[in-house]
This record gives sequence, structure tokens and C-alpha cells, in this order.
Amino acid sequence: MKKRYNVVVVGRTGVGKSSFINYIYGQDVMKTGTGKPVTEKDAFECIEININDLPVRIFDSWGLEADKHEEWKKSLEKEFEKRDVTSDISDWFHTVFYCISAGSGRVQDFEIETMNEFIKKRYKVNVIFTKADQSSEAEIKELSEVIDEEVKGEVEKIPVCNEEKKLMNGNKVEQFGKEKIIKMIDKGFWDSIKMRLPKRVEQKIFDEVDAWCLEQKEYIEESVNLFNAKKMKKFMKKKMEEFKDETLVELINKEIKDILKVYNIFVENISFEGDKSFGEGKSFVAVYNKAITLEVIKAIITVAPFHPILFKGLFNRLKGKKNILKAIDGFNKKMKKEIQLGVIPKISDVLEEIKKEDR
Ligand SMILES: Nc1nc2c(ncn2[C@@H]2O[C@H](COP(=O)(O)OP(=O)(O)OP(=O)(O)O)[C@@H](O)[C@H]2O)c(=O)[nH]1
Ligand SMILES: [Mg+2]
Repeated sequence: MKKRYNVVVVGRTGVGKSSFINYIYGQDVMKTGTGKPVTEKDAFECIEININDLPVRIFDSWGLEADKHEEWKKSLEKEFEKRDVTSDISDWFHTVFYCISAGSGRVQDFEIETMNEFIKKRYKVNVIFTKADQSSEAEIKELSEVIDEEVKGEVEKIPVCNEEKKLMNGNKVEQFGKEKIIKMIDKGFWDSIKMRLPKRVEQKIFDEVDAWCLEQKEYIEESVNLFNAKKMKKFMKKKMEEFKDETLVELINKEIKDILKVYNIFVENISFEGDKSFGEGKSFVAVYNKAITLEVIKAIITVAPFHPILFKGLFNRLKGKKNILKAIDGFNKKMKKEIQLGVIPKISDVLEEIKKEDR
């Protein structure tokens, strides 16, 4: 399947998700309507469209109904899980468009909670105020303020009118908002790398840490009869050094490069309206190669989790095998925490640097 930038449209039933997709697509491809929920549960139908030559896929979703919060959340979670950071990049939901009806003038606590959960899972979230034609500027401003206050993250908000309407008095309401949406889609895919790549690297490192710890535990189990605390300590230290200097450096380098390569496929096609920060004909990978040497990656991961003190603290108190096994679990936890706090934010910084390189 062709690699595409995937956007998923979510929100309450009847807010105009399917209408929004039709508006962006320029044709009525999704079923819409009033009265009762329209888009079916678990369907996640999509349209494919090129936006300024960027190949995009936009997914429709089942709308949240009153009293069905838990069911709705589960249905979304099921699909989002299939498309999380560990899956192939072209299967990810890169960005979430959360639709709120500006006409209703309300945003529910549950919706705020859901948006915050998406952000916590490192999705780029944008808010679309649908039915903005039925709302005043002041109402939209008020809604925006609620979101700014309660949603923890940088959220773009765009008012749209999905449908042209003839009013009783003969006046016509035109559609609006599409241009801004297109700009947002254009820009969004880089934002989504910045948000999601560190999470993917984190996931991969965690898997690596788990595998490493398991391996050490197996080794300790097997060498129970030869157990010698001093030797064991020395041996483990050496292994940790290797783990740090080779495995992790390689892993981070590979992940960043692989993902930038995928995005490169997009970039080759894109004119980059409104965002020329990469310069003409420049590729992410080329810029990356210039900016990110192995030394930089090593510097990124030279952080506390591998600090000898951490290691010492864990192993000094150890006598028997059982305690050593326990200590490895403790080490696993500490290391992950340090990676989360020390390594992952630095990867975000590096991505920011890559983008700034040629400004
Ligand atoms: N005035 C106005 N009406 C809109 C707009 N967008 C959608 N509608 C109307 O709102 C109703 C619901 O739209 P849908 O697109 O079916 O809503 P949905 O969010 O997909 O609903 P579910 O599939 O049930 O989750 C339809 O009757 C649309 O005509 C808009 O921007 N302005
Ligand atoms: Mg629908």
C-alpha cells in the first residue's frame, strides 16, 4: 500500500465528521445525516487524497453518543492500538482531528479527557470547530479558551463550515475553513514526527532493555553454582557498557533514519507551501546526516541510567541470587525512567535541530 500521512477524524455524533471529510475531499463520499448516528461503529472508512502533492489518508470514525462513553473509547482504542508507534509508520494514525460542534457551544469533560489521552500517547491533536456558521466569533473564542486551559498541549483550532446552505431568507452560507485545514495538514506531518518518533524510540529502547534484563536474569539463573559476587559485578558492568555503546546507539540511529526516510518519500513530492525550512530539494535524511553524527547520538544516550553509581547502588547490597534477580528488575525500572526523562526529550530537541538546520 502506498505510504500516506494518516489523519483520523473523531468527535461526538452529529458534529459533522463525515461532512468535514466530504468537504475536504470535494465530493460526498461519506454518508452523513441528522436524527440518529450515521457512521458505523468500528468501520474507520477512509478517503485518499493528495494535498499539495502530499499523499494523505483521512479516516472517518464512529461518533460518541451520550451514555456510550466507555464503548466509544474502547472502539477507538482498539483501532488506535493497531496503529500505534510500534506498527509500520505508514499505518500510524499520525494526527488526530478532534471535531467539536461550534454550534453547540460546548465541550464535554469526557472530550477534554479523551484529547488529553491522545496527547499523552503522543498524537498530534488538532481541533476542528465544525458548524462554525451556526456560531459567533465570541462563542468560538470561548470554546478555544476552554481548550487552551484544559487540554495539555499545543493544539491548533480551526473553525469550518462543511456545507453550503440556503437560508429561509434566500441568503446563502458558503463553506469555509478548507484553506486553513490544508495548511494544517501540510504542516502537521512534521509535527507528528516530532511527537511520535521519540515515543517510538522509547518503545524500542524499552523492548531492548527488557530483552537485555531477561538475558541477564537467565544468565544469573544458569550460573547459580558459579556465583561470585565480585566477578558478577565486573562482568555485568562490561555488559552494560556494551549495551550502552553499541546496542542503543545503533538502535536510536536506525529508528531516526528509518522514519526520516519514510517522510522523505513525502518530502520529495511536496512543494512545502508555507514551510520552506528544508530548502528546495533537500531531504530529511541528507539534513539528518549532516546534523546528526554518531557522536551526537552517543551524547544523547550518555545519561544517568548507565551511571556506575546506579549500578553500584543496586549490586552492593546483594548477596544471593534472588536479590540479584530483584535488582535487575529494579534496574530495569530505573533505566526506563531515566530514558524517559533524559533520552527521549533530547531526541525531540534533535528533531527540532534537524528542522532548523537550513533556515
Ligand atoms: N450548518 C452546518 N451543518 C453541518 C455542518 N457539518 C455537518 N452539518 C450537518 O450536521 C449533520 C451531521 O453531520 P455528519 O457529518 O453526518 O456528522 P457525523 O459527525 O459524521 O455523525 P456520526 O456519523 O453520527 O458520528 C448533517 O445533517 C450535516 O448536514 C456544518 O459545518 N454546518
Ligand atoms: Mg459520520
